[in-house]
Amino acid sequence: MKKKLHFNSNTIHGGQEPDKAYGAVMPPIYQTSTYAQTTPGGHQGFEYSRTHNPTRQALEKSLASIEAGKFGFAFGSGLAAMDAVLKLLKPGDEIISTDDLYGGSYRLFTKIFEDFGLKFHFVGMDNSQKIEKFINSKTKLLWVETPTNPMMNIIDIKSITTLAKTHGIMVAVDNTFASPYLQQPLTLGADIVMHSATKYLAGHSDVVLGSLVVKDEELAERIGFIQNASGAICGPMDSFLTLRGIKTLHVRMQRHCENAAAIAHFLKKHSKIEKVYWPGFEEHPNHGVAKAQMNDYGGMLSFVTRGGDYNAAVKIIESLKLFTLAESLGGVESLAGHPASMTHASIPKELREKSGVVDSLIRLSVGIEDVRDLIEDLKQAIG
Ligand code: P1T
Repeated sequence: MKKKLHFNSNTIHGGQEPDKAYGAVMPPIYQTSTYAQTTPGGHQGFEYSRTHNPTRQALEKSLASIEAGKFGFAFGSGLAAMDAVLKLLKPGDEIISTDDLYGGSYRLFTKIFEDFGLKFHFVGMDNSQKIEKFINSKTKLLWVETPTNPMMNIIDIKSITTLAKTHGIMVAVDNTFASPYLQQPLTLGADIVMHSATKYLAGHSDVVLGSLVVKDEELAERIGFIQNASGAICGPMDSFLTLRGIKTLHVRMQRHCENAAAIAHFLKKHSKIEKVYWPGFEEHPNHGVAKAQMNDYGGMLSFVTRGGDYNAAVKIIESLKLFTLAESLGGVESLAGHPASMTHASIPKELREKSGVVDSLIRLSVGIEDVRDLIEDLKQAIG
């Protein structure tokens, strides 16, 4: 039994041990659907790869460890992981979700699960009273995304879990933007932490994968049952890539944060920039919460140009040479996106604009390149 390690060691060693067959330090990619049995039920803990796979299991143990949980579950995508959480609920149950969130999450809630009788309320979660107004006996889940995608609002996880506990409501936190390097929601009282591991965890824009981590054994049993029964699992190759990515999470995140901070300050001083959304600024409305809750401010930021519109935003994005115009985030390379027409296009315009996702908004996923090159690129694109 290894002694309790610090986070920066857990990313490498958490839940890991050399492979039992030949001592391979990295788990082999067990590219198999099934496992030989000596007699019906006579196997070595693995029967069929939807249920268990040794490579996926190594990843799931790592996920549980870095999120300070006990049980990890890996899925084919972040949305598949969310789908499994929603399947814990029953028709008639109500969910209160943050009103600024990934467009695909909103689409899953409203276009799939509303048809199965779940009711969603989208609420600004900057203070508990706003949430409390929507709580009733049918409320079963609070869905928290923090920092929010793409407006970089910060939600106080501890105050939400404290409120939820008094009402016996489960709290799930989408920790994709922060990663456990910056915050571990389970230590703040959340019941479930979810990731689009596609992003910072895998970190190299080469895999789509999702995860859930919990502490509670009974909840873990229910999620494990859904994972196997619904079957939205990830394959062994993607599990391997994500596990490999996690091993450098802490060094990548440190550079993501440093680079994003430098870019946020550069943009803030630029005469053509109207507003920069980045929680590290003291004037950010939730800066105090960010400072207390997170170890740093992350690698994401959004901004709008002065008097800018759709065309102005597109002109900048198209002029960027080092930043790639693309969906997704959290990889080593810098990406620029236009939320209104890309990642958040599935949210109705009126609702989207209410939370700040206007046509002139540009989102940056700041990579780990030399920040001088990134700033040069922004300089020439903004003009
Ligand atoms: O793409 P997938 O792995 O299924 O994860 C969905 C998801 C869930 N939660 C958050 C906060 C996300 O950002 C995402 C995916 N987001 C993008 C693809 C994006 O560019 O914002």
